[in-house]
Amino acid sequence: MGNVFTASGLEIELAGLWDFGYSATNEIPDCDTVVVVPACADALLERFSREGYASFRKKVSIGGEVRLRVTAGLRSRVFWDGREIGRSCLAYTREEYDFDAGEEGEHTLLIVTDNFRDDSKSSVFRPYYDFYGYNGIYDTVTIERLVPGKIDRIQVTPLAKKPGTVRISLHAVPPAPEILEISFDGKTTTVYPWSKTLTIPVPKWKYWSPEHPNLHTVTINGTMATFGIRFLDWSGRRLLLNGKPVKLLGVNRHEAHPEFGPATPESLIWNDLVAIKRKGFNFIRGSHYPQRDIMLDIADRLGLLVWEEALGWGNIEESMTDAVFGDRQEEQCRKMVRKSFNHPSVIIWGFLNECQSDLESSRPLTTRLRDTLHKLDGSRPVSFATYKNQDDKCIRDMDVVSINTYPDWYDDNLTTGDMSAIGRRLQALVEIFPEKPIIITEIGCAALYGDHSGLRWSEEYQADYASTVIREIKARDDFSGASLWQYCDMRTCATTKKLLGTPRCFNNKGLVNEYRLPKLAWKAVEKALKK
Ligand code: ADA
Repeated sequence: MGNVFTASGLEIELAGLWDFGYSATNEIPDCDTVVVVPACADALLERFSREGYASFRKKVSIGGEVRLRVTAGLRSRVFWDGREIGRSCLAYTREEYDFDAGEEGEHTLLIVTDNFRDDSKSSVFRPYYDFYGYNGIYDTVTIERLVPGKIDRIQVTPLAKKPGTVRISLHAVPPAPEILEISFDGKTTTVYPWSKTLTIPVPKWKYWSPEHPNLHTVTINGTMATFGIRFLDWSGRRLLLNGKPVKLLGVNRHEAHPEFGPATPESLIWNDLVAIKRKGFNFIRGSHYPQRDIMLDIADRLGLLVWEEALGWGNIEESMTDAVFGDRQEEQCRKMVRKSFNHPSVIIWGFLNECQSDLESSRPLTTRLRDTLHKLDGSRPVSFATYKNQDDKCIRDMDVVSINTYPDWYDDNLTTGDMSAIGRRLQALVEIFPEKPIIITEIGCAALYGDHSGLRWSEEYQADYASTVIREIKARDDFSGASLWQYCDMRTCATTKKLLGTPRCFNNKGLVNEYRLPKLAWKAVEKALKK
């Protein structure tokens, strides 16, 4: 167990060894071994693709009112001394459970996860998604004491119209404290009377940007939050960062590794992001779910721009018009903003990747989610990724037009091999969407690591493809950026229909393979990015 300071004060990380049990049938498996958490039961090959329940149990010494944070999937139930204190069907969403932990002393926390396939229209993770739905705890579990008067939430909004001034929104565990002792960057403390919101200039402030990722801290009555001062503008054809057009050049990244699933070790995330930054990219689309805090912490520090989105994939009309599905999507968006608000790296909120947006009937949900996000945060643009092109009925309601496109891969029957389809497709897209900032959220092709035939599926073909995309996007002022599909190969579902396009049960469009061994494209894009 380690102690960490977070936006809400001292939290205890419940890391390290937990008791563990697994069963295909018993809803609360007995614990008969141990595991290091975060962990997914089916990252082990013998359980890959098998449905089951997993128990994760830990002794915790604490008492009184507490807040527990759990990110798990596909579904989870949380028990404290045998009493159920919460449950979630929102995989990848960080849940917060506030409850009375009882007398000061030793207690038992049990988290039970499962990955039974739920193909109902209300399900947020349907079995056909093109990434594997893991069974386990995806992120470090934390617990903190909710002492009366403690500041348990600090939200910092840099004011675009008054650079260097921030609006601070606070929440305290009742009753609220009478005074606020506020200091920036550990310097002079100023005392203010209690207020839920304050507008304060930050002394000796500096802009945050990919080139200069300057961060500030604010400490209020002992609770610290980290933030960056930068502002976004999407009112014209280009996306602006700190008043200047920004060109997003990036990759899509799944939180995935064959040995860990989404419960990747933090050092692996760091390795990935450092590699992406060094390569010359400045952008990561966090496909297709809310990101772990550590991922965003690293992006803040390295100066990487991030698109964060709520979990969804190819959701069709029956879900888009389903009330429960809609509520779950809204809940995910709310929790995502609550978790990530202070991260300067997050520059776009997204949701519902490739939903059935060619239908008017999908519009109520996409606009509802847009409005929810705008209300929670007016400082970032909102979008979702579509591949419906001219048939799309919903994308024009968004702040940024975001397109997934696969020229010379899915979209063209016969490949020329000369990559000319890429430029033609980009030109067609700007003609369809002339009004708003436009981003290619996905573009790419697969390469099997080690295939050097030069044909489709080879490393050579992919290298040529990826560098052509980068060159085209760099050369065009009418695009605000592109993220290649994708950073690394990752496990996907094993349905027969899918297998034809995803040999090995992997989505093989990574620039590096699942163990981060570089394909030729990884080298090729560096040249294109740095030219
Ligand atoms: C889609 C989808 C991705 C991935 C990709 C592919 O555009 O958004 O998640 O499945 O296609 O590899 O086919």
